[in-house]
Amino acid sequence: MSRVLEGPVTAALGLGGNIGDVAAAMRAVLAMLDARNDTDVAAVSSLYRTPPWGLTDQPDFLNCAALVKTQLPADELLAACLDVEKALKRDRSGATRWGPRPIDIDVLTYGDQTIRTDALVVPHPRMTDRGFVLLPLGEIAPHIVVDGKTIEDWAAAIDATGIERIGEPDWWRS
Ligand code: PH2
Ligand code: MG
Ligand code: MG
Repeated sequence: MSRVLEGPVTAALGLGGNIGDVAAAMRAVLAMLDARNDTDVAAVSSLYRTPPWGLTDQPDFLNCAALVKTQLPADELLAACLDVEKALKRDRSGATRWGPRPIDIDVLTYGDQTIRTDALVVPHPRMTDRGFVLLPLGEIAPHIVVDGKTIEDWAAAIDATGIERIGEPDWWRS
């Protein structure tokens, strides 16, 4: 049986990178997703400069979050994001885990669904530990509930040391 969606689902994406012109890459990512007839970008957060998490000996990251309304099932949304990364010439083959990258797109949430496949775990398993996810996402989706708490509440409890809001993207008006 083919999968039929009930209607568009709102998914949250986390975008980040620390090589090259990351803001331009973010803009290109969101424009490419928005250009699809099955997906629209509904909201984009401010941009944040964030200290590297996980592997600390690398340049600061630029991070933001976005909400998309999509007709795609979650696995196809992920595939669409990976296609966009590839279109921007990101080569994942030599990448170290948590290491430097020009642009990374993570599917953080997909409606209120919990998904666990080999390819995709949603909500993103480390999102509630990461200020660089919670601060931007809290701006555009404070009331999404993950692991029994709202993003707003997770964000209020997170160590946001060194995270700096550097303003709205001047290239996105939704
Ligand atoms: N992404 C990582 C690893 N570490 N640190 C920050 N500040 N921002 C990121 O987007 C990030 C990270 C792997 O995806
Ligand atoms: Mg990531
Ligand atoms: Mg990713």
